[in-house]
Parts: sequence; structure tokens; C-alpha cells
Amino acid sequence: MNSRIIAAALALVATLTTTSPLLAHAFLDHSDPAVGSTVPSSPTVIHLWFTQELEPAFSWVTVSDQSGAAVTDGNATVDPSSPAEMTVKLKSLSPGTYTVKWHALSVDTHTTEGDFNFTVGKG
Ligand SMILES: [Cu+2]
Repeated sequence: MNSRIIAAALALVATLTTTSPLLAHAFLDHSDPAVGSTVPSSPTVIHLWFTQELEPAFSWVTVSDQSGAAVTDGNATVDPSSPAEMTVKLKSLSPGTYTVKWHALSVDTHTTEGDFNFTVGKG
């Protein structure tokens, strides 16, 4: 490869990087159970909807109880028919507050992460 082609390629990368839109990341849009909510009984799954489509192999969710123990049943999945949605099955949850941590790689290759709580009431 000659140096002119390399220079042109670098210029193109710089242009793409500096002009990417600010909103083009996968942030959490909403979830079920909702962020900060209290639900009457143990949900069997938690759904997270993002603002952009996800790369399933590099996106995950963990759910833990107050002692830090994982309460998920298997890994999070992304349904190909709903690529901005991540779902993970849950074990049967006792009343208490649970922490959801998510890490997303969007199709634009940007990673984002965050966490929130939800509470299972006494039913
Ligand atoms: Cu992005």
C-alpha cells in the first residue's frame, strides 16, 4: 500500500469519527420491571430495551441480590427479531431489592453501561 492511500484512509477515519452523531449509542430506553420500580412478585424474566440495536455477543446483563449473588438463570439473549431488546431469565426472587447491571455494544461499535435497581415486594 502506498503512503497516499494510507493518508486518504486515515483522513476518512478522522472524518467518520468527528462527524458521528451524539445520539448514536445504545442507552437503556426502558425496562420491565421498570427502573426503580417495585413489583408484587418475582418476575420470571427481565427485559431491557435500548435506543439502538445491539451486538449480542458483546452485550450482557447481570442481576444480583443484596449480597451480590447472581440471580439470573442463564445468559442474556437478544432476539434477532427485536435487536434492540435484551432479555435474561431470572431465578425465583425473594422479596428484596435487586441490582441490574448492563453493558451494551451497539451496532455502531460504541459501548455503554449502567445499572439500576428494582424491588420485589411481599406479594
Ligand atoms: Cu454510538
